[in-house]
Amino acid sequence: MREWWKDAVFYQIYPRSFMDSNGDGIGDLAGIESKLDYLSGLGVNALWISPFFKSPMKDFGYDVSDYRDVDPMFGSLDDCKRLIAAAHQRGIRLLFDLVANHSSNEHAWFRAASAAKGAREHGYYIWKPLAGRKPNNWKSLFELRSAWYPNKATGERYLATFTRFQPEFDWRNPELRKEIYDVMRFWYGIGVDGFRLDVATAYFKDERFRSNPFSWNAVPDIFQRHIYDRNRPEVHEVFKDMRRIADEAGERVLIGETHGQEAQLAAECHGKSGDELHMAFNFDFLNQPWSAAAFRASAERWYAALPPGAWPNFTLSNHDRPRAAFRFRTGDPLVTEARARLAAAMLLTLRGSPFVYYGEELGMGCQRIPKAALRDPLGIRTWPLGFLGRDPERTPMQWDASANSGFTSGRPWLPLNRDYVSRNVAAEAAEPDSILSLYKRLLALRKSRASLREGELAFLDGEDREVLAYLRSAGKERSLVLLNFASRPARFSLAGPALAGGEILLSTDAARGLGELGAEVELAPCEGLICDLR
Ligand SMILES: [Ca+2]
Repeated sequence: MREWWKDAVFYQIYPRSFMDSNGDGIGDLAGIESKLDYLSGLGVNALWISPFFKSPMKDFGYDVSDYRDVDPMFGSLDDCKRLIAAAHQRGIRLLFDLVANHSSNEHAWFRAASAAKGAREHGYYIWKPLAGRKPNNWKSLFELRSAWYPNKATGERYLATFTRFQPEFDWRNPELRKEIYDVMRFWYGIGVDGFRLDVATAYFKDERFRSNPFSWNAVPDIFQRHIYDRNRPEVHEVFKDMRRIADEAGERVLIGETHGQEAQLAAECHGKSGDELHMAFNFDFLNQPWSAAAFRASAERWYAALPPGAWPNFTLSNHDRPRAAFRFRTGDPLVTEARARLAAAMLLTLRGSPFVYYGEELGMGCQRIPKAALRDPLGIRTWPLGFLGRDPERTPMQWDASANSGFTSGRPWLPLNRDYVSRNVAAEAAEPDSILSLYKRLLALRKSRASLREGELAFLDGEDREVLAYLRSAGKERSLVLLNFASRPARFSLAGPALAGGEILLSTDAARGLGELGAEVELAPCEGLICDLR
């Protein structure tokens, strides 16, 4: 039987920003539940919800102080159970976000650990003596300073490579491992369908705590090659344990945020015999310029890197990087919109599970947020530099044209994008040519065609290098995808007997009529076509 997650289209929800049910300006679990019909109508069948666990919110939930409870800001454990049941009723699976590289410094484990060397939990974290020099050059990514912080009570330093409020676990400690595995079993017991593993390849640090070598990559690697504080080989044992626990629970999926930008490192997280993570997150599209050749090369790299049997995945945006519609913007808003539509057609027709970031289906972009309204510690620290902070991609979902887009009846935690009055769910749902309507058509087409869901993929070479072309085939069904990345018309010839005409099923360009596909296709600027081939 084919695993459910291979056919799933995932939708990432940043819970602070999706829907607020109680007017405090912050999205919550009941808010998500109230929008499940929207998500079901959109056609997604799995949600990844960023962390909503108990947290002092120093890194907006990526600093957990209780792994088994919901932060009151987002609701209660009962709300969570209700959300799972309501989602499952609609055939929507749920992934939660497991932040297991570090806890909050307010977690009971760290409180005990930092109070006394003799505490059992002391061994859950990483310590070095306070006296003398810092052990190495490792940095806190969001603070841009040394990752070693003093703890006077024990005369030691602890390690925290994100913010100082996120002390890192010592995954070499078997009791810590057991604690986290028990957390996973706890949520499986409640019905969660899997986990997205936050910074999973950072769990292990070099045994000898060697300094990272220099690298020219300033963002996001802060001039270091992270070979000693990330990507250590010991992590594979933990991935095997986690896979075993997921398999025991049955029909669960693990997808790792496998940090490295290198396809090979990420691919290794599937395990040599497919016994580790089900998927390693593929972030490579986030780094591509607007170019057919760049996206093709990126997809080919990923396909080639994956071990046999491993299933690919693609994403255009997430909560840590400026949105795709913003990255691919041009001076002409019509071209920007056409690009967002074309990118959607690519994301939803490549071979692999797509991850759609909330609001992407509306063509949401990013705007500059005034200093006083910034919330992300990284954004505050790097102000006024461009879009290094992560608030612009975390603004509230745009539901309708009413005050605050219908996201909240109170004051939203981040200002809304100014375009929400025209770019919102209500307006776009009523408009057959909107990008939201396009997403729905793409998702429905993907659902109805085995070739798009599970088929093989072969890239095709046309005469125009700005046209990305590929054939998806499953049995007798063949889908041809033609994507013109240029802002001018382009041609593609269906040369050879294998491509003897067919039918146009979908165009990203509203002006195109569907119907018969000729032997020579003329594509409009930034047009994407999906065709059934005879
Ligand atoms: Ca709320």
